[in-house]
Amino acid sequence: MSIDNFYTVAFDLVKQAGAIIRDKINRPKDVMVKSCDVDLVTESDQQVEKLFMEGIIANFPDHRFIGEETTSSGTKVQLTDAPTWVIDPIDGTMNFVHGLPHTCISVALLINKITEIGIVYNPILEQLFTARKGQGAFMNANPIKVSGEKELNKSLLMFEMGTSRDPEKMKIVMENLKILTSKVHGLRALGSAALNMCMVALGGADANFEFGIHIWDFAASDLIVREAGGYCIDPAGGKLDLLSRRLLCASSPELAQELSNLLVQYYPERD
Ligand code: LIP
Repeated sequence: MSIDNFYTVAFDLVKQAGAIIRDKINRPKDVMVKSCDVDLVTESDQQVEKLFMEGIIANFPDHRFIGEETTSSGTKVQLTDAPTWVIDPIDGTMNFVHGLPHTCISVALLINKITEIGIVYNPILEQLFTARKGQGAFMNANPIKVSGEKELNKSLLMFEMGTSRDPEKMKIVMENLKILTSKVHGLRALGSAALNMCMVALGGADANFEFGIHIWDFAASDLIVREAGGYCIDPAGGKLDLLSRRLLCASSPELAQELSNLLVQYYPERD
């Protein structure tokens, strides 16, 4: 079996998942809470994850999964060298619940812990971001490229508040907002880590950082940003670690470094 086969099957399943999200976004939903009142899950998150996993197993029975809704809270993520699909069935669940059209499915395939495929699909705005290792990044089949911006004071910066209401985390989020607001062109938060990063890949934003996200929020977009010519690092400046729950991506190494130097750091418990 080749990566081409894996990509074709995943692409088809992502499109089917998109139809579920599109059909449900403006209709009543069963909403359940997870770690806290603003960390939500709906029946559609579960339905999409099930559809994707069953579709992959039917074709590739030995593949493994790390899925947001099938990883029990508090359980450590087991990432092995086996082909592993990392799935966020609905990234931007809060937006989905409210009917805000910035929501997507995010899937990545890792083999030997290297990301080979990344797909992020917003079925509401029809934005389909795809990347395969070494083959560039695309939106709706058109090549995309980061802006190449090097200076923070000319940058549009994506960030997120996150769903944790831990006072220590909130304090650091606010401190970073205070530090950065006067230093950038503007700050934006779409409510989805995957889509924030795709905006950097697209060249519509110049950098993005977040503390507290999970591997399923950023594994696919990490590849999409890098294949679009961008840089993904740990926010403190080291190598990106997909299990660290920390991410900084930027359109140039200079911008990544400048942002990293300014950030107050936060180290959540690892995935
Ligand atoms: C969300 C992320 C968002 C982050 C939230 C949450 P979900 O994912 O995309 O960037 O700030 O904490 O993790 O829960 O909508 O899949």
